[in-house]
Amino acid sequence: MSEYSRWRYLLPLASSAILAWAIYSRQQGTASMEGLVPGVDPTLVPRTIDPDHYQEPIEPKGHLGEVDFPTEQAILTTAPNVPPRITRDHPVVLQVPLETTTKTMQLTSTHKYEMWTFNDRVPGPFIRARVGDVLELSLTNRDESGNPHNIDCHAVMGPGGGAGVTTASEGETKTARFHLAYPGLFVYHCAAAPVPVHIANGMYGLIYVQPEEGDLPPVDREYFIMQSEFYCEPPETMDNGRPSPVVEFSYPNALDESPTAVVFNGHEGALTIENPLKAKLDETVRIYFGNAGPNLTSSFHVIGSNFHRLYRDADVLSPPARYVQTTSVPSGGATIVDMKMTVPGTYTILDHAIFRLDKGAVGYLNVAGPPRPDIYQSREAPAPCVGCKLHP
Ligand SMILES: [Cu+2]
Repeated sequence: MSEYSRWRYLLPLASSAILAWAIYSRQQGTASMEGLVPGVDPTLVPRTIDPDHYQEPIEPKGHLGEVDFPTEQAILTTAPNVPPRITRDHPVVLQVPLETTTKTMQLTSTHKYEMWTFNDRVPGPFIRARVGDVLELSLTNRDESGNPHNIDCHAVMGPGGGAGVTTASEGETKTARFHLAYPGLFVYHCAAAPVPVHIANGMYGLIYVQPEEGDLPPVDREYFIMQSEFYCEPPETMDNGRPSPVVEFSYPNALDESPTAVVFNGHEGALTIENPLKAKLDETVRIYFGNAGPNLTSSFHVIGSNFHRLYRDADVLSPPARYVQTTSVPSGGATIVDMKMTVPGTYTILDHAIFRLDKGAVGYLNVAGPPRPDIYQSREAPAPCVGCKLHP
């Protein structure tokens, strides 16, 4: 065998052996890292899940009109508040009454907009249910403009996510029941024609369906944020020659995916001026985050933190991803993130498609507590950023 032929066979064998050794060492290293990494909170170790338990969806228990479950009125909360964890160990018929209205509300610091709402708010209420529950949605249409409305709930299996059987004309109430077989955080929205317009005008919310058992680990605080875009025409000129304080929906801008405002919880300032999120040092904060779109994908990020646990795409059965900086949340999608706050101060919540900051996509999480010079230290006083939305 010539010198060349020998190397021709030996080289691939040698490199395969080195690769195998590298993979083996890495696996050993990762396994032995647990508990040794300084600053890693042991409560953040991924929970264990019985892999067989959730392989199949929870089977329904019979005709939904005849189930003998107890009836319960859902606790509905407005943004950024989340209903308390469900502690019962049995299914119920969970009644969720929703009303559709139109209401002219502040959209930006300078302009108002006629929102189409669920329960007078944008986003609509946060619903918390449990796998196995029968979700009894009743939709009353109090929109005096004559538009029909309905509910397409992404947690509902069946045509239209329920839209087909919940369409209510003005003054009407429609009630329907749905078996909740799958856990996760889901978007609900109106899907009456033209669907994009109903979503663009504010008709959306979130429902969290807890697993039947083995819900996410308890945390100190839970909040919800829903991102969405608004598409407006320039303000019309009023009789007195001044621009109108109310702006109207622009179909061409929506078609071009060129939003006037990109906001958290329905309007500019909802999470800065009005309701900045609050936490104390060393608390773990969970954010249920949904994106109503109607067009843009969010690059959800919190400046100065990372997602210690990321339930990507709101999948609550798989082990969470760890220490992730930014996560994509598509239109019509959701995610759940846990953050452990180890240094006091203001954390900025944003869509890291960063020019959207100037369209309103910003919120604050204020963390109170004594300084942590062991983590974050400088002789410099924090520099004030005059007019900077990142550092108030
Ligand atoms: Cu609608």
